[in-house]
Amino acid sequence: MSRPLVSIAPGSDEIVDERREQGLLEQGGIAVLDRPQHKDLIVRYPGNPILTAGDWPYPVNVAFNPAATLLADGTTLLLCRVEDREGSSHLCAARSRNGLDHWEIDPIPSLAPDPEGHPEEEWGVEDPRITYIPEAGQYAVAYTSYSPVGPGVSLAFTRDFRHFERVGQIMPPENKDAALFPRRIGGYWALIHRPVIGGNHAHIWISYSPDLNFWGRHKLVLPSRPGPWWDSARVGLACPPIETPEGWLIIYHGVKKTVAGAIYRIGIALLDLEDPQKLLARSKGWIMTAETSYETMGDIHNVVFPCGFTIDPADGDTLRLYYGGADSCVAVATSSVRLMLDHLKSGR
Ligand code: BMA
Repeated sequence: MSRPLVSIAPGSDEIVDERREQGLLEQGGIAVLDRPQHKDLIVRYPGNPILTAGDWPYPVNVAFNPAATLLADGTTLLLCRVEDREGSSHLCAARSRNGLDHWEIDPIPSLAPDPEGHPEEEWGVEDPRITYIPEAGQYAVAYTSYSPVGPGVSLAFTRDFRHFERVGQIMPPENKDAALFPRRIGGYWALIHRPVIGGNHAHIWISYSPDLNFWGRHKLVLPSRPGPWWDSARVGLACPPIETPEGWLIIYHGVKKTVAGAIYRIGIALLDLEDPQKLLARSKGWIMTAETSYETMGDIHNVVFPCGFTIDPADGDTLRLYYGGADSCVAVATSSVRLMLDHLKSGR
């Protein structure tokens, strides 16, 4: 069997063994990397949206912008941003065996704001990104902690998405769209995040830490492109960095401001494996924009906003992108790591 292109989930090898025992691999259950099965870079699941407010076991306004991960037993876990009917957000886990339907949603918020212990969460917690950290045997969840002084970046750890241990706010306002890299780089933990400078400039940065508490060596990684570009107003990390043999694959969102409002689209980039502040490649055009009614119409029109992905452990290539549509629902699309890397090489 060819070696998976990327391996991220805990227990990936066990899942592959299980599928091999079931004969699934021999039945074409793997995509061979030099024979890509994906004609288009982004293929939306026809059953979208996969989760909406109506699915929630308690009254909410909307569920959207989910972080995602594959648990060790192959279950897909989404940690959704859920906006309550007062207007502030919490995080709630939904689990599914196949990552598409039959979701089991936690009956109460999985990570609710804790304004007393953490005043930086007074106005809610939003937009999580999950990174499995093999060294810790735990999942790191980076999320936006929102308070009257603005949105900042907070970090928590969990093993089961039921109990969370907060590190606290690691980047002060105004900052969001953060995720931890899964391993130390040059001995330091690394974090991608998006500070806002002077109220108007919002670029993607990287910072390093010896202990996950104290952060420094801040470097600009990926700036917004001024002028007519689709990512001229703001850029921000969409999903946690994906380690590939060619570099860290970055899926990011870009915002263009128009007289009719902002348009949130998706692009990709590649960072150097051992020196991720080096930008190796960046897509010129967007690879995903709001097209379907659940993306063009909702609480905020024309928004596609991924916060997470899973990669099929059997091929290490087939990528499911979980995203919020129009700040109102959860949707999923399929892509391929190999095709994304090829797209970056094409210069488009
Ligand atoms: C960003 C975040 C996201 C949201 C997006 C579009 O600033 O608040 O949660 O999806 O705006 O409204």
